[in-house]
Amino acid sequence: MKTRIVIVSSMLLFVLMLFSAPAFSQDKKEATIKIKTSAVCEQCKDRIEKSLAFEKGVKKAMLDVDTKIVTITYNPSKTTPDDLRKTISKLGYDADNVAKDKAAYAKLPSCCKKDTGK
Ligand SMILES: [Cu+2]
Repeated sequence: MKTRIVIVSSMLLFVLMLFSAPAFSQDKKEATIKIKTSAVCEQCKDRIEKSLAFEKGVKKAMLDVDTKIVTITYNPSKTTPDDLRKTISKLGYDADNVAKDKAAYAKLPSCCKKDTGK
């Protein structure tokens, strides 16, 4: 009788662990970061947001053209802030301390280059 209780309770514990494990890791599957970019206009916003949206691990990307800050919601187990900054840099924009890729910047439409003469 006692062994039966032990078996049942350990089964219960196992089931509990099964259910709580995904719920627990869910917390770590989402992080938010704000990255300062050198975006200029709505076109830049579109370009950066779309390309980030296709980046693995990215759930949401929203760029504020006024502040030039892009807010990204991402899965930290699939991507890192550094990878995200590199993605933005490869589009031709500065991302925090990561300088823009010059070749990509050269290909940007002229409207997206003003104000970034630094
Ligand atoms: Cu632009």
